[in-house]
Amino acid sequence: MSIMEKLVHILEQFNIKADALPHGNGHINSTFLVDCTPRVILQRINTNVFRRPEEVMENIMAVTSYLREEIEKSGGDPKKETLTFLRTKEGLPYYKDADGDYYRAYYFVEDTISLEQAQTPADFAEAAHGFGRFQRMLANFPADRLYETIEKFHDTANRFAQLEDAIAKDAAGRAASVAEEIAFARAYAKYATAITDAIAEGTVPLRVTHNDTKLNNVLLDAKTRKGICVIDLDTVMPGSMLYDYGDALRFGASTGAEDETDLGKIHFDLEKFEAFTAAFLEELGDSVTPKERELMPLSALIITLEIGIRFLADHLNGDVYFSIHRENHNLDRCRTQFKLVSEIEQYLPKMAEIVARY
Ligand code: ADP
Ligand code: GN1
Ligand code: MG
Repeated sequence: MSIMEKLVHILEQFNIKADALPHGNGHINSTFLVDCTPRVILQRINTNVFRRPEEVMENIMAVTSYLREEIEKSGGDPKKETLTFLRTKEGLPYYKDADGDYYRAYYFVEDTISLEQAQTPADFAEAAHGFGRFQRMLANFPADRLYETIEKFHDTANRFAQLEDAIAKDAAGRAASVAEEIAFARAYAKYATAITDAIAEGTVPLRVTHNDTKLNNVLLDAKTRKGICVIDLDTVMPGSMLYDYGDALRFGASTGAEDETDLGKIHFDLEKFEAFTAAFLEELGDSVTPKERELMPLSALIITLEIGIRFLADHLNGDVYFSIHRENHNLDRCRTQFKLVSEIEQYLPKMAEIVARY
């Protein structure tokens, strides 16, 4: 069966008769836009990354139905402001096919845009409103109902351990060629535990967080450019607001693409940093603790470093986790992150001054 024939069969399980084409730039799942009315997104869940897809879907259904109620209460439109999943003929929110692959279908949110780079500080501030509001709306969600879909996802020290493991195994025979990147990572290992230590000592609270706040995971209204719908909900789990804040900055405050090969184009944009910070703090309001505030600048460094070492580890492992589209793609991604890390380190005092203004 060709992939297209397979997709037609899968769509039939959701009572849809239409064609589907690849869509978007996510690194994890396989995403297709289905040409039916209203339009639908079909996704194959990456089960190499998400080992227990039923648990992922249970989380997502619980979170989206909770959000739907919150959005209705505030007079919003749940069809635009959160994801709505379709059920199969059997009444399930996913379909497991004969090969053991898991598929899910949900409505495409029309009249929105998903950006790969923040064109203006204003767009980036709207992303902050979207992600910040998402966290605020989930503030009273019963966190103990959520499965941990990926263990120790933002435990940076654990990511360092995984990197050391990848270096030791050297599965793809690439360790010698990336000695410089390995040395860079090791020189920054001292930063790894600042957030997790603060969580352990209780000065940074656990909240229900998104944990993957890349700019293309929030949809902006195409006309008003307001941040309206947070998508890619696979990693919604208990976490720190610093994870969402830091991760959004590492991607959106960069002046270049995550995989830019000309590192001269990669800088950390303080104007975008300020725009994001102001909007995010506006959404979270008084709930932000003094320690969270203190760690905000450093969180941008830590999460950028963390994703950088994850790209490096995947390069060493032979590109088994993130989708790649060219040779050394994960290495290129690692290098942009490390360039940002060294700039952020220089900017930490300035960033602290900016945070203090809001
Ligand atoms: P991945 O986990 O691989 O990153 P995503 O769920 O983020 O997959 O989907 C990939 C891309 O598809 C998103 O970045 C976005 O551009 C687009 N997309 C996904 N869902 C929707 C939707 N409901 N409406 C509009 N665009 C969507
Ligand atoms: C992945 O799924 P996507 O492309 O939005 C990854 C994130 C990384 C990001 C780097 C589940 O996000 O953690 O920060 O790539 N998601 C998962 O671009 O590992
Ligand atoms: Mg995504």
